[in-house]
Amino acid sequence: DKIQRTLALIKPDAIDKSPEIEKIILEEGFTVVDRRRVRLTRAEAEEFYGEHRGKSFYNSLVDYITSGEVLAFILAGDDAINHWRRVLGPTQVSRARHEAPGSIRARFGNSNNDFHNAAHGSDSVNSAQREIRFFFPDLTLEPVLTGEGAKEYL
Ligand code: YYY
Ligand code: MG
Repeated sequence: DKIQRTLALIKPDAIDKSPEIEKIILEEGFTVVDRRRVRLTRAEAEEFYGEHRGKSFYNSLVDYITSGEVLAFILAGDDAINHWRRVLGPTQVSRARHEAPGSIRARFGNSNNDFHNAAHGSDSVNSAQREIRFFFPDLTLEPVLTGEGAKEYL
């Protein structure tokens, strides 16, 4: 009853697993509104991860996300933001393997780097809106029905 859109990203080192990850996306009942394969420049990656600017891991995060092409999806569905975060599992690959063994980060994350975790998901309505616009600036989206019963652009 609370339809949302979220941005999902398959990160560079998991691109070769994208058919399996897309299968999970569809099995979980998400609608793929749009998709795009893109290699981010360093400046674009710094903007996308702007909320982490100044943190100790910021540069390594930008290195990782610019190390190859990413596959970006707009996913839509009931409670899509939290639903996709649950499917991803915890941020750290080792934690994902302990706490959510079937999750995408557990299955496709890098065993040798806890933060090379295969995929991304927006963490709030505001970040979903920002991240969708970042990857799909030209897309005009129809309003979706929110929990309050009002149609809103998310
Ligand atoms: O939203 P999520 O991806 O689960 O975690 P964030 O806290 O937003 O961090 C974004 C990204 O940064 C995370 O997927 C891995 C990386 N990272 C890191 O390299 N080192 C940390 N200590 C925390 C996060
Ligand atoms: Mg995050």
